[in-house]
Amino acid sequence: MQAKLSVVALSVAAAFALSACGEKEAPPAPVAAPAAPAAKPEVVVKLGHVAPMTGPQAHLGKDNESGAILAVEELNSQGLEIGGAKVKFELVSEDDQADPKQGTIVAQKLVDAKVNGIIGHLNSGTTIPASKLYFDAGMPQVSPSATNPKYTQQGFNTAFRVMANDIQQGKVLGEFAVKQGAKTVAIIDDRTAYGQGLADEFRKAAEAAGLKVVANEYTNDKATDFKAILTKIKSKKADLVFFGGMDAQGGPLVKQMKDLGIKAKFLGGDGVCTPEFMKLGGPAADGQYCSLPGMPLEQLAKGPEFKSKFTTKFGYEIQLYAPNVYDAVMVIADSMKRADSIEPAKYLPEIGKTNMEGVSGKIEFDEFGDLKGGAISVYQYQGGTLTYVETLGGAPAPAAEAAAAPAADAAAAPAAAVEEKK
Ligand code: ABU
Repeated sequence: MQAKLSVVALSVAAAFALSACGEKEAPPAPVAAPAAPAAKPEVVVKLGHVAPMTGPQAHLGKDNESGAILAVEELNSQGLEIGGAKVKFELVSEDDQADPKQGTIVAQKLVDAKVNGIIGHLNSGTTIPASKLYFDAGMPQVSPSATNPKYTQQGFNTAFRVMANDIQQGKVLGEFAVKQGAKTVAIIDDRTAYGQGLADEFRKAAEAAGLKVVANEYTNDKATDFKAILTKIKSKKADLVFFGGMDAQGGPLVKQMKDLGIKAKFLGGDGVCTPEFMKLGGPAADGQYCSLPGMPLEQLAKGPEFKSKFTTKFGYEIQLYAPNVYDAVMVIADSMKRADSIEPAKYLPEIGKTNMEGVSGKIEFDEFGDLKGGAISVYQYQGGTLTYVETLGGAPAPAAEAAAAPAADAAAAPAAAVEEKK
């Protein structure tokens, strides 16, 4: 700019000098003002976010959405430029009600809206059928929390998850039950892709470790009265009741176990490892166990800062998957940055190359889109808090076994879902 101004000044001075010498001279051409730098174009990156925002799991959907909001706000404060344009991230939130059919309806809506990527869904039962629509549309999908192995075993190059799967979690829970001294177990599941899938994996691992399964009972993901199945289970005198399902059922279930005088311990997976379970279970929750994929936030480099930011902004504690949702958004943003493009087809190949320190831990994907490593931590409910017990597992998902695993529920398994990787 300095150089440009000097040239202008010299031209004007020269024009005066010539005119002073009496020479007839055309008036100087008007000098154009120095051009202002062209404003950078702005683009909006729309991220579809899907979770149950109504119904028994609405508290978890809201928790997920809050994690995504935090990530988007943080990205927007960074003034990112991608592909030569300033980018603004926007969330497009949809409610799938944890219902597989509704999951595909909102998935199609997001595909039609041409969002740039998908964060979700929360449940395996909605994530799996929706993943076919995203795959057909070439739309990258990162689920923060769908843990049924089938999701990443369909050959869809668009499907990723930032959490260990239920083969890993079921195995750890089965081995943990035996370590706790249980000899007999009654298994209940909610017949969802997650609940049934986790119960099946738990059963395999428990039996392999010498535990005797004395009852297999089923409920659904809307039920709140479990007295009939618990009465049957009581007569079996199991040492342990394992539940594959979510906190809205697990809390009342453990409470009704106590009401019926069932002395067995309770054990469940990530779906019940929540403050809501303790609230609904009351004193009956105390002393029971659950597991969560990953390490406790307190033990992770970025965990405590995230926890504090979250509670400061929203005024309530993290419920369950908010850190994983935050990481899922960052995985997509990071891939866009590396591709220097917000176009799904251009940044999708970068997702598989992710090597990121997330708030929920290290994020790298295997060839299926599953998280590498996949540690599982066990917790005990004590006096209204979740107390860390130990971390187990950590091996990559056994791919061959996972690929052969059947879909856990019919609704979650579209017949044409198995396709080759693109
Ligand atoms: N990971 C447990 C809850 C979500 C699911 O359905 O997989």
